[in-house]
Amino acid sequence: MRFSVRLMAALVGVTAAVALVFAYFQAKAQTRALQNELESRAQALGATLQDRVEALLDAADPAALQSYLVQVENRDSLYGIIVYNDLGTELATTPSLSAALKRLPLAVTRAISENGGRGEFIRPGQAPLYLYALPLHHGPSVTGALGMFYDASYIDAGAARLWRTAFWTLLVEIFLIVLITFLFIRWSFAGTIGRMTLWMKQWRRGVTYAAPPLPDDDLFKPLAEEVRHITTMLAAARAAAEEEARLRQSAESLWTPERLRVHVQSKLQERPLFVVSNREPYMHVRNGKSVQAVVPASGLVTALEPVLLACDGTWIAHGAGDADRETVGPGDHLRVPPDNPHYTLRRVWLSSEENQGYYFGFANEGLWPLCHIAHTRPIFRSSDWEAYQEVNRKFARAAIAEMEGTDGPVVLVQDYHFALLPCLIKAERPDARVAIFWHIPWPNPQSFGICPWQRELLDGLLGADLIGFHIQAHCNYFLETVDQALESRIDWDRFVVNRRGHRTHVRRFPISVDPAELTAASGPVKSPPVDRVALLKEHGVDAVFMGVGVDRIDYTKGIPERLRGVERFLEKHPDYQGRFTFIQVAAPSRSEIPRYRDLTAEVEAEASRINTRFATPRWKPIVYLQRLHTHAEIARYYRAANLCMVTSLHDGMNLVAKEFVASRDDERGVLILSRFAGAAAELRDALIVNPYDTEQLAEAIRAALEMTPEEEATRMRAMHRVVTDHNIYRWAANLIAELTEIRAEEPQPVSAASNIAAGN
Ligand code: ADQ
Repeated sequence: MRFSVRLMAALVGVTAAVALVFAYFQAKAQTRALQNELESRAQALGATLQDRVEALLDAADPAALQSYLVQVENRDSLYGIIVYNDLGTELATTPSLSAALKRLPLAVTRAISENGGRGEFIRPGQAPLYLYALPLHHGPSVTGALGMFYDASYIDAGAARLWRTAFWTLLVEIFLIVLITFLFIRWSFAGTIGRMTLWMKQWRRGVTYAAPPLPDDDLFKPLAEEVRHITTMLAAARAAAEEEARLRQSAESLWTPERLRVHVQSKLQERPLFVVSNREPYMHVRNGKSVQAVVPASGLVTALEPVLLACDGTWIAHGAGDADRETVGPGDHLRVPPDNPHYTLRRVWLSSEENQGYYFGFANEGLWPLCHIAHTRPIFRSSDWEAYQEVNRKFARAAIAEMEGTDGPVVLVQDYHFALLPCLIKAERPDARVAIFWHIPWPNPQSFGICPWQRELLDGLLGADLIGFHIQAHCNYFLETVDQALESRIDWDRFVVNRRGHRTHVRRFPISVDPAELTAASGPVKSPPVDRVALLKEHGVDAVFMGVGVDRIDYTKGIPERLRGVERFLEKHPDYQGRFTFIQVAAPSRSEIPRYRDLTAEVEAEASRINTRFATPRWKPIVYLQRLHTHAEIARYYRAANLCMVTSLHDGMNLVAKEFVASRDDERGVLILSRFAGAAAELRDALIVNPYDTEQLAEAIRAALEMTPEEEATRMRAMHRVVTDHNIYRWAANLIAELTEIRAEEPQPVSAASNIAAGN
């Protein structure tokens, strides 16, 4: 039977049963009430008749008795009256009853024998009658009975009326139930299920990948969520399969998450993988009363998540979200991704003092300016160094605890927050393969040498089997620094440091982006163009040319230098005033540190000074957007721009340069790129500039705006190819391959670690 018919039958059955039971009890109650009322009426009348009838009997006047009965019968709308003697023989009867009764009613017999009023319903003919009998006396003895008969048919008629009403009401109810159920099923279920079925059919035929529009109400929400997940997973699987097929066909060597997954599995075999980073891949934050899992905007998560997904690894990171503590299980563990758990996140808790000293202090006020030659003095406080060591030890303890019971673990440590970690881990687990990737530049030995704890930092790093930098120059500087600061043997041919019997390989792994994330379409289909003039209008500007810059507000990014370059360009080429606008997208960063607060104020002041100098009512030279943007929002600016400016004073790589290139699958747009950014080593078709040279910046802007479309396309095509081929997945694949292929040496504890581990 169809679902809707079953549902209607159930609803109708229940409603009918309830209505019938209700009508039954209502009819019963009504009959009982009418009977009681009739009985009371009869008793009252009997009391008034009793004396008079007794008197007429005593007077032995049958004619008078007969006429009295007829008179009473008419007056009190009785059906009839009979007077009986004590043997039940009728002494006087009103005419309406004379032929009706065939035998003596029980109530009369009982009234005589029990000497009291008795009532009874009888049915001598068609109509039901109510008889009330009273004993008649002569002196103390009972001489007979008076029977008063009432027509009781109106009681049955009332009950019948009630049943008829109940029946018609029930019919109306059934009609309404059937109608409402039918309409409800049609509107609420059939439409949704129909759409889903159609979508599945289309999906099966490969017509559409978009999830069907399902209502977001309570009933369908869980189903809608699951369908969305399945869609995403199926779409990803299908895209991966299509991509693989495409690659096989074109014999290209593009790296995809799927290819990385297979690669990682084959490289690691059964060895467990651990990633350690300061930033966690999933952060739980409070949003009103609910808790949300947030993925921090970070290329690191994009690159490393497929690696962890491939081998069910463990990611150890600082739990920094305000709802992080309440979302972990025993051992501070959490399975992630939240909607499709495949690996373990282990959160490490830091006190605010630890975080202040280790993160804001030593890492960001010490190491960050030390490694970036950007003319901001590093600040080295012993208290920060203490905190840095303590936090590194804390993470080492956490990592070692996680590795317990495992064989030959592989560890990927991320960035300058954990310089001491490789050595600390190796001291406890000589069988572990440890790599650290240094995301920021490594400066020349003289610059690094000003750090009071340079030897400890180098020893910490040299605990690793592999150290990765973005570009060869950073590898070279690192080896030179080791050479000058420590006793060691350096193999310059193979880029290996031998220190205290342990070998550390130093390699270049240029990090990159996931191009698919930055283009609206993946595969061979081009992203749709973005309307530049309309985008500028959204910001209240009438212009035809547009430049873009996207940065964390950091003094290494050269933002004031860039704005001064724009100012000089407009000064030198006034015909672009009113026609060219530069959009600076800026994310607030490390605002606990005074230098960053000063820089934020400086950038705002420069933007507003330049705007005040040139702006007209409908145009201004700089649109300054200071907030965190989503990838999709940023990609829109990238795709609309004539040029993108990356003017870092010093930068490990700079992902913005690669993001801009990756987003321009239309082969348009010019990249103006600082020669001091690591990306300049790969993106040679950018207009390479010295960000300190304002004249050169201004000229680069002019050259970009006046470049022929052919040259623009040739340059962008070449750079796009570099970024597509050397994407983030290739970066992760190379790192894992290099680490797992390093020839294993006899495991022996790294001796410098004992000093660090002991906190000396
Ligand atoms: P950063 O200096 O933080 O990292 P960078 O390479 O400049 O990184 O990339 C910044 C990222 O932040 C980009 O993905 C960009 O899209 C994003 N971003 C910038 N402004 C934003 C905004 N307003 N809203 C949202 N997102 C914004 C360090 C090194 C780099 C190195 C990376 C990776 O300093 O040299 O390239 O690590 O290794």
